[in-house]
Amino acid sequence: NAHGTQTRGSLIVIEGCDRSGKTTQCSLLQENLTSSGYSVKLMKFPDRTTVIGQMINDYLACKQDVDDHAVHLLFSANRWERVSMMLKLLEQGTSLIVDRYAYSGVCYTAAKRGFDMSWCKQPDIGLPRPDTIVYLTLSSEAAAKRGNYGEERYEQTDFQKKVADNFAALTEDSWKVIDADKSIENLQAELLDICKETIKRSSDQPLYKLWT
Ligand code: NYM
Repeated sequence: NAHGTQTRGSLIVIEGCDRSGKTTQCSLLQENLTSSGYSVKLMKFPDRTTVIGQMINDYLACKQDVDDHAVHLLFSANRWERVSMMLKLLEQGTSLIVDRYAYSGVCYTAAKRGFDMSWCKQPDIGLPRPDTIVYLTLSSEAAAKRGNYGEERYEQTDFQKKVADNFAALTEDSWKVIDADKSIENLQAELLDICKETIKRSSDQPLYKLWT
């Protein structure tokens, strides 16, 4: 910045239902921001590379059954085990583009019978609060045109509808809600603008804690 002091990176989270194009868009954001000279790292949750991530992967692949409460806590623990790394990078001035975060955690578990949003939020309270949350929406018709869901747990139309309803209920005014039913290029251009604006705006702002 103008005073030559180190400014922090931004925490930018991209959320949405399965098949909304999050992963494609996040990799493009990393490429485009990096080639424009920004220091950016891509992260995704669940992070399947850790021991907890492996347990989550086996659950999602239906290789392992886990109690719904327990798996909710595993998803949360998988975020907490990355917090020290995230804070370090942000402090060093690297911005993080994060593919799914605690909002997915809440919306997917709360789509199960017997779970409410308030219980689901508890284990993620206190995580670093994103500077920007982008929520990619996709109507079920538009999602259907993208072809079949994958083989993993949760990838069924009825369940995804409940998840989308939960996202709609969780959305706060500050979220950027964007219709993902457009070309990869046009969506990317919109997201790039949001990221650049966020990095500019938040570099001298404090980093808050989630849901506090
Ligand atoms: N998911 C993801 C959850 O149920 N809870 C969470 O906290 C997170 C981060 O995992 N169907 C679900 C959503 C997806 C699945 O994510 C795997 P991805 O982005 O397809 O790897």
